[in-house]
Order: sequence, then C-alpha cells, then structure tokens
Amino acid sequence: MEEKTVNIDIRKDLFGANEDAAALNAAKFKEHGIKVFDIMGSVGTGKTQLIEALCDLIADDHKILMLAGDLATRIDADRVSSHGVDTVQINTGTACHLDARMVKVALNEIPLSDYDVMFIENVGNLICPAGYSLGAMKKVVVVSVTEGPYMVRKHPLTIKRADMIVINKIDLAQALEFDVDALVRDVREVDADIPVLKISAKTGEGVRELAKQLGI
Ligand SMILES: Nc1nc2c(ncn2[C@@H]2O[C@H](COP(=O)(O)OP(=O)(O)OP(=O)(O)O)[C@@H](O)[C@H]2O)c(=O)[nH]1
Ligand SMILES: [Mg+2]
Repeated sequence: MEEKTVNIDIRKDLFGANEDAAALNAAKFKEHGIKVFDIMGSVGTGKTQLIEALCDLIADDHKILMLAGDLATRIDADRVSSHGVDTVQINTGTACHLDARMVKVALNEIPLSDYDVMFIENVGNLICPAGYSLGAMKKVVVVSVTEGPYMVRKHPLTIKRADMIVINKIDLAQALEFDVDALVRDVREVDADIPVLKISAKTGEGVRELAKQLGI
C-alpha cells in the first residue's frame, strides 16, 4: 500500500481571542513589575521539581508566586508551597492546557505588585499548551532524558514557540544511555538560536545558570 501522511492545519483565528487576552495579561504583569515564566512540558519531565529548585535558589531575595495548572489536584502547588512560596491552583477539569483567560481569572484577587517573580506550571502536556500564550515573559519548555530520544523531533511547533529549552534529568543520562547532545542537535534543527540548557533539577546542576538566563 502507498504510504500516506495527512497534515492538519489548525486555523489561526481559533487562537486569536487567546492572543488578545494574553497581551492584556502581559501588560498587567509589566505594570506590576512581575517577571512571569510559563513552564511547559510533558507529564513527569520535572516542571515542579525545577520550580522548587528555582524557588530555593532565589527565595532569599525574591517574593515568588506559583500558579499551578493541573487537571484535578493541587499536588504540585502543595509541593511548591512547602518551600514557603505563595501558590494559586487552577484545576482545568478536562482542558489539557492553561489559557490566558484562566490565568486572568485566577489572578483576579491577587496583589501582583507584592511579587517579583511568578512561575506558571502548565498542565503536563507537550502539545496543547504551546498553542496558548498566557502573557508570560518567557515560555520555557522542559524535556527530559526519561521520555525517549524523539520528543523534540516529534514536537517541532512546541519547540518553535518556546523561548528556552531545558533538558532535565541529565543525572540519569548515562544510566539510560541517553545521548543528550543528540537532543540538543534536534533542537538546533528546529531553531538554530534558541537557548538550550542541560540541567538536573534534582541535583541542582545547571539550575543557577538557568536562573541567570531567565534574568532572576
Ligand atoms: N533523577 C532525576 N529525577 C528528577 C529530576 N527532575 C524531576 N525528577 C523526578 O521526576 C519525577 C517527576 O517530576 P515532577 O517535577 O513531578 O514532574 P512534572 O513535570 O512536574 O510532572 P507533572 O506535573 O505530573 O506533569 C519526580 O519523581 C521527580 O523527583 C531530575 O533532574 N533528576
Ligand atoms: Mg508538576
């Protein structure tokens, strides 16, 4: 049988309303002087662990807010909260990503000018969140060595829409015979200029450099 591939083109205007809401969020964040980072990635890549590591690193001289997106629980918000960080939970129910309106509603009562930095943990998913800007200063995509070697090549749009790629769990690379540099090359194939950082949120390797590159 002939081999056939069908490419689906999602219409741009589907996302137009979200982009407008994201621009309003971004303006509000700027007005209140808060640096906001949208942390995206598949389930289990280490988004929460990374946020915990960043919080530990900068908590002495930054007031931090964490906004957690999760289908049903506040497990991640509670983990970050145990580091003395204020948290807001959004339970999305069936939605596989946060959107700008959800973020706006969740932050309605929050005095944003009390905070210097906000980490938004998006719903664990490497596909859906990339299509929905939230108004963050930077979109950080976390991939890790435990998901197999193809996740960058299989998700080029997510990589294209990101501002920074973090390759996490490098402490496990040798045991898993995972070629981290090959993954970096895959990223480069999609975007020659995007910053790529190799880190271990668990051991802390590379986390300080990441904070530096995020400007926090
Ligand atoms: N060895 C190692 N384990 C890690 C690292 N980062 C995270 N983990 C572990 O990986 C598992 C998942 O980490 P989480 O931080 O919960 O991942 P997540 O991306 O927030 O997951 P979801 O919120 O469920 O999408 C946990 O058991 C972490 O302890 C790392 O750098 N090295
Ligand atoms: Mg998490």
